Amino acid sequence: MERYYQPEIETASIEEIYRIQNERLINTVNRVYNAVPYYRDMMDRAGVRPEDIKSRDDLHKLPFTCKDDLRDTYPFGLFAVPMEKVIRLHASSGTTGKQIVVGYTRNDLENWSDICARQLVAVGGTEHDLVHVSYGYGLFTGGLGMHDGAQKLGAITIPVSSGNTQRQITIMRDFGSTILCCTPSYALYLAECIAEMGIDKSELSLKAGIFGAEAWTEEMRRNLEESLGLKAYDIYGLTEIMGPGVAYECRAQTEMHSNEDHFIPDVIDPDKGEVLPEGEQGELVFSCISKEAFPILRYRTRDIGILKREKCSCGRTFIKMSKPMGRTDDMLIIRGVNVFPSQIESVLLTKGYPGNYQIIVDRISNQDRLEIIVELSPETFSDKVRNLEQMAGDLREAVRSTLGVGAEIRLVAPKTIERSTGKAVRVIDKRKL
Ligand code: DLL
Repeated sequence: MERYYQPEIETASIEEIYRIQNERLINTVNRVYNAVPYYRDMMDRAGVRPEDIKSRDDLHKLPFTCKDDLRDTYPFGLFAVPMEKVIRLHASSGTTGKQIVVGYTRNDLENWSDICARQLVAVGGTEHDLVHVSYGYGLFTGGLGMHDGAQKLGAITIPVSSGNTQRQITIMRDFGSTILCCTPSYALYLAECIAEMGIDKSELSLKAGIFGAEAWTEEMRRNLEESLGLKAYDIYGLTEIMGPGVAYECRAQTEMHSNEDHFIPDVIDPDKGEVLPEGEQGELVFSCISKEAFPILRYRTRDIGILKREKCSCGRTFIKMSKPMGRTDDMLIIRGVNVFPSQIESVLLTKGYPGNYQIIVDRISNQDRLEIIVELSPETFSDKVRNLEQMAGDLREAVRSTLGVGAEIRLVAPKTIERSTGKAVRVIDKRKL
């Protein structure tokens, strides 16, 4: 039996969703135009007046907002309410440049905790669950976002944060944690340590994992489900838009529902900026339509995905968003071929490797060089050179036939690659250093 946290919204008709979106969008556009000089200038420059936006069909008339706009207005320049209305700040450092700072009013936090509670209920969570939050707490939105959602649901919230892995596992076993929230790479690390501590997954009470904040593959899903004895679900979000919960997966495990009462998602051609029809792959763009403190419009996420409105067996009507296959800025161009790290992950896991890997890209004598460092499991680790050579050759061939590009394969001993308690660093592109 499917349960919903807010059925009147989560299963609303498309007409009702559009009605809510139109009303909220018009309201937001007027508000930012009047309250945020930066948006007013952007709209004036684009020749768009608030009254030109009469419904979601007019959204494309608005200019995009990009990460640089957030950096230019650092720290509070895009806030649309007086600072005394803001009750929480979060920030994301990204890999380059200044921090991105976002703010939330009391209503914003209510809405955010609602969508995180929707996620928990969508994976079968109830007030009887023990929600083990191993996303980092702090300025990162993962920890506090899921924490507030679990409390809103009335579940028992265990605010363990990330790190201190053995202690986490003892807590997980002794308290009987039922829902684990963390990055997929930390889940992989937890699974490894659980095995090393001699704990059998049957001693744990985990039934669901809510894994997000980084790209991960269907192969990784199967791996985590098997090693942790749970159902693994995807959750998507980003600091600029809200944090975790922008889109959430239900028990159908067929991609994520985007919370359309709070955000309007779009997919655009990343080069031309044109909106693409549903079903086509491109860059995800989100507009916030319910936020008070930080209502960003047409934000270019740089994440690559697909949107599709299709009937879901769970009964939810929100548009479906595919697993983001990566970011436009993570896409590697190796000798002219586009490669996403997630494609490499998929090959490795299909071939039975454990999912700890690193990709090194370099340019040597004007030629791109792709090296994949692949960790072996203790079972496959062999000191027989001939075995290792054969495995590396086999993998090289699999990578070439899937990606269409040659790679050097370096097989390394178990535990060689540094483990991640948050987002894993999979790619080192020496061409950019
Ligand atoms: O990662 C928020 C979050 C926390 C989401 C916990 C899910 C769970 P940022 O640190 O701002 O926020 O990073 C946002 O992470 O643009 C994507 O590139 C990536 N990302 C987030 N979720 C997924 C996912 C949080 N499920 C950036 N699949 C986004 C793939 C994801 N990539």
